[in-house]
Amino acid sequence: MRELDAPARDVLAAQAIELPSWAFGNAGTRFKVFSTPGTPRTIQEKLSDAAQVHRLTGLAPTVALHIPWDLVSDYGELARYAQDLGVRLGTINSNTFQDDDYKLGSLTHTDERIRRKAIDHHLACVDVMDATGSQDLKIWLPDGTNYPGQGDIRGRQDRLADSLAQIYARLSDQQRLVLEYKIFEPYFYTMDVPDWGTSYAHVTALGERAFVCLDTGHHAPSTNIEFIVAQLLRLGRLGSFDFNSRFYADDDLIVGAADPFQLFRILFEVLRGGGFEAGSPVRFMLDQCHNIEDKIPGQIRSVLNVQEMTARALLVDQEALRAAQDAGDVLSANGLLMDAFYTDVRPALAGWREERGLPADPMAAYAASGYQRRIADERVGGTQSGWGA
Ligand code: AOS
Ligand code: ZN
Ligand code: ZN
Repeated sequence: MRELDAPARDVLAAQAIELPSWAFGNAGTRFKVFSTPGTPRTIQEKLSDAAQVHRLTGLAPTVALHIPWDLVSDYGELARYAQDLGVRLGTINSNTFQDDDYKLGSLTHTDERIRRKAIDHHLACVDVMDATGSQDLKIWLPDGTNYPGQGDIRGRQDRLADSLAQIYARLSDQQRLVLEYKIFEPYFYTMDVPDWGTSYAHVTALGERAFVCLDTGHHAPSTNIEFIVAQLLRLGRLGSFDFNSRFYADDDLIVGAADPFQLFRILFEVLRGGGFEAGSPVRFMLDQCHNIEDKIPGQIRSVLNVQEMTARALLVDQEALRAAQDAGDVLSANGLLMDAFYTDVRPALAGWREERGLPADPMAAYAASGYQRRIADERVGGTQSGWGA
């Protein structure tokens, strides 16, 4: 078995996976939102829970906020609060999907009053970024149509381009816009940003600080996601990942749970495309909901899954792979990839963690910490994440 060499260890040491604040709230399906004892009642409590994940894994130094689910009056103060807990505030996520005004569109709406309102919401999100020091504004646009003929597909694209340009113009030189695509839902005939190509077309029109966000749950079944990763890296426009797993649709389950091999293939393309190099534009985030499992261990398991598949990707003998590819040696090339994928890196990573003063087994350390019991006793009346609220 190949060892994790010095360059591989550098990649692991620098790995950072952003946690979504909404993963700590109760979530569910359209049928039922189950509540979990200890669910946070405030963003401060969500940050405290996220800090547990980082404390035990060293992998999750930042937390993404969602506006308006995480509204506070002073974001500078919230940033300091996070810092005291050992984490930082990360990506700011906008929301144009829970307001009656946006039933027929937000940034694409034909009614100028409503489109203006949606643009202004994003400008307010940039105000938050100024206060928190966040780098990324992430736009997941729920806009779309349900019936052929319902909307002017091209007109909607034109209005979207104009809205995005107004938002982009408000960003500082240090800030970025990432545009997430999704094949369907909440609308089922067209989505206004349904695929990476549409997102790419918009972000390239905006400028150098606009990128595509790839949510792993937002594709048709059997889409080759690593191909999209390779292409976007090649084009210099892969800005961020929303990691999660899907069995059927946008399931938002624990990343690496449904298809660890796919996660490995994606991370291998990230590695090959320079996505782990210093200065790369690629950021890694989770976008998950924990409907039935405890949220903090759910997040711990998630970041460990990403770390594990990164370690396996780092084990691929790239030199030998290139030689096999160039020689047209199909089976050796495939075998080299599979050898790395099938390598159990868990003992090596446990040792690696211990060297850094982290628990060898973060899941067990969390269970033994008593934190879950404490929050279950202390927090009464935990709120939903915003999903299903
Ligand atoms: C929705 O399907 C998207 O995955 C969003 O990225 C995300 O869940 C949302 O931005 C949270 O507000
Ligand atoms: Zn997402
Ligand atoms: Zn999603």
